[in-house]
Amino acid sequence: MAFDVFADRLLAVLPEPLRAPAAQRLAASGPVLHRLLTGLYGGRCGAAGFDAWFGGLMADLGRLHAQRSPALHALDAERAANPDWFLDQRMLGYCTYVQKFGGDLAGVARRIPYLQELGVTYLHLLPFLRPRAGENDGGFAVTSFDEVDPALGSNADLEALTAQLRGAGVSLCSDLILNHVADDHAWALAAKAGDAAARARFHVFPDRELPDRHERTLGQVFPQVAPGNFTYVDAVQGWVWTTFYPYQWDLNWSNPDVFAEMAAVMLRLANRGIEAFRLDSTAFLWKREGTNSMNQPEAHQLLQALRAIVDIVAPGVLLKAEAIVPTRELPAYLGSAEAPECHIAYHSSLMAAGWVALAEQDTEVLRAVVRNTPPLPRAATWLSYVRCHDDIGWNVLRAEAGEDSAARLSSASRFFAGVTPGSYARGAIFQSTDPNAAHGSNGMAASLTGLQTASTDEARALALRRMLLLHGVALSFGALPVLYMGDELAMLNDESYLARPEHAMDSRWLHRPVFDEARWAHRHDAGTTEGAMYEGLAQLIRVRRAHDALAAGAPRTLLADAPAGLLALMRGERLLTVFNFSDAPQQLALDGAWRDCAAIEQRADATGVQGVLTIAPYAMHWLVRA
Ligand code: OTU
Repeated sequence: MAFDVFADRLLAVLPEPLRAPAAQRLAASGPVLHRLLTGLYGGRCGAAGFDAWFGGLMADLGRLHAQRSPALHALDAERAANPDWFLDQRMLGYCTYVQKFGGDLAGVARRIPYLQELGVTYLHLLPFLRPRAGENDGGFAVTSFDEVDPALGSNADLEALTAQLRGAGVSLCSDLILNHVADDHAWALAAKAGDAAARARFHVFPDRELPDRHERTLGQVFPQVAPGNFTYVDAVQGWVWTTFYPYQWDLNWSNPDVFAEMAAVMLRLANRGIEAFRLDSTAFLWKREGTNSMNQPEAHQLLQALRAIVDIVAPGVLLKAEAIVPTRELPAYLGSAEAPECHIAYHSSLMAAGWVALAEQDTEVLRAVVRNTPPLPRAATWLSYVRCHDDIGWNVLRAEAGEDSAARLSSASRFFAGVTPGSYARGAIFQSTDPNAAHGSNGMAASLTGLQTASTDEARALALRRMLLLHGVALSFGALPVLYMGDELAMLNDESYLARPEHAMDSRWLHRPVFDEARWAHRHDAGTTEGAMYEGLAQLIRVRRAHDALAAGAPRTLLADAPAGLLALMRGERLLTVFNFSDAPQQLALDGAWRDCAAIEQRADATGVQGVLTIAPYAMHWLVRA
C-alpha cells in the first residue's frame, strides 16, 4: 500500500493548524518508519495483517501528537529548525536520583537555582516512575510507565517540574527502560494469570532447551547476584528471559504490540514535558541464538523506528542510547545521515579508559579509545562522564587494552578497590566471581582518586587534581558532559548500603549517597576540599562555555608524540588540551605556533620555557592560540 494512505491516518486526527507541519515531517520520516517496521513486523502481525497494524499505529501517533501542549509544540518547532541545538558547548548535564537530591520531585524543583548556578542545562533524573514493590534495582524495574512513584510525587508534580525546568533552560531527561518491565507490571501479572497475548510480550520457554542453547553465547551482567539469563517462574510454568535481576522480565520486541505500546509510553511521557529519554540497556533489545544477543541489527532498526516517530510527532525530544558496549559498536547507535538513530550515546569506553590511565599512569588505552572514536554524524553527540550510578565496566575496553586485556583490566579493578599495594583508591570490585577477572568497579570519584585515604594536605591536593583531570577530559572532549551528583562537591563513598540487606550484595550503592547539605554550604569556600573542587569545576565549566572549539562537533586531533603519561588533544586548529595522568612532571615540546599563547586553564603550575611545556603531576593545561 502506498505510504500516503497511512500518512492520512495520522493527519486525519490532527486539528487543522497542526496538519501542514506534520505533513512535512511525515514526508521526511514517514517512509523511513514504514520501511523499518515492514522489515521488523511485516510477517508478524497475525490475521489482521501488517497494514491494519501500521494504520492503527499511525492514528495513535496522530492522537498523541495532538495531545502535546502549545508550549511543547513551540519547543518542537524551535528545535526542528535548529537540530544542532544540543551540540553547543554551553550544554551541561547533571544526573541524580530524585530522592537522594531533593527527597521528592518538588524538592528537586527547589534545587533549580543550584543547577543554574552550576550552568546545568540538562537534568537526568534516575528512574522516578512507579517501581516494583520491594527490591527494584534503584527503580529500573518499572511497574507502571504512566505513574510517578507515589513516594516521589504525582504526575502533576512531574508536569510542574518539567515546566519549571523548561522555564529555567533545563531539559528534563527520564529513563525509558525498553528492555524489561518489573514482574509486577500489568503485562507480567496478566501473563502469570494465563493470558496468552500477555505471555507473548515476553520470552518464555517451557523447558531448558532454548535457554541452554542461548546461554552458550550470552554474557552476564550480574554474575554474582543474578547468575544466568533465565528465571523459572512457576505461575507461567516456564523460563522467562531475565538479562538483569530475576524480577526484570525482558520484553519480546519481535512482537509488534510491544513496539506500539512502548512507543506510546514514550510519547505520553514526552507529553508530560520530558525532553530527553535515556534508553536503558538498548543493546539488549533483540535476541539471536549463537550471539551474545547484544547490538543486533534489529535492535538498531527498532531504535531508528523510535527515532523516526520522534522526528514526526515530537521533534523537540532527544533520544539517548545507554549501550555499554565496546567503542567499535558505539557509533551505530548514533546512526547515519540516511538513518538517524539516537541523538546522544554514552561513551563508556572513554569514561573507563580515563580511569585506566590513572591506574596505569599511562594514556595508551585512553589514546586508543580516542583513535577509535570516529567523527560525529550530523546533529548527534557522545555523552562524556566521569562517574554514574552504575559500575565502571571494564570489559568495554577489551579491544583497546590489547592482548593481555583481562590481566590489565583486572589490575585496574584491584587498584581502585585499594587492593594493590600503594593504591590511593578506596572502591569496591563489582560482581566479580574471581578477583583476577575484570568486571566492574564501584566508588565515588573522590574515593577512587584518593580523597578518602588522604591524610595530608598534599595528598588531598593530588586527589583533587585527579578528580579535576577526569572532569577536564569529559568537559573538553567534544560531547555532552554529565556530572554525577555529589562529584561536584567531592562527596565520598556511602557505606550505609551494607546495613540494608536488599542492597548489601550490590556494591553500586556504595556510590549512591544522599546530597550533602554541609558540603554544599561550603561550596564557595576554597579553603575546604569541597569548595576547592566546586570552584575548580566551576572554572572549567566557565572556560568551556567561552570556547566554541569545545563544542561537540568541533574536530579533535590527538598529538601522537606526547609522552606516555600525557594525553594531548587539539580541538579545532587553535585550542590544545594537555592532561598529565602520572605522578611525575611531564614535558611536552610545543611547535612554534603554540609558543607564547594564552593559557585558558592552568592547573598546578604548568610552565612554558623555550617551547617546552612542563606539566605538574595530575595537572592539565589548556591553551588557545591566535
Ligand atoms: C542499566 O545498566 C542501568 O543503568 C542499571 O542501573 C540497571 O541495573 C540495568 O540497566 C537494568 O535496568 O547493561 O547497557 O552496572 O552497566 O546493568 C545497560 C551494570 C546495562 C550496568 C548495566 C546496565
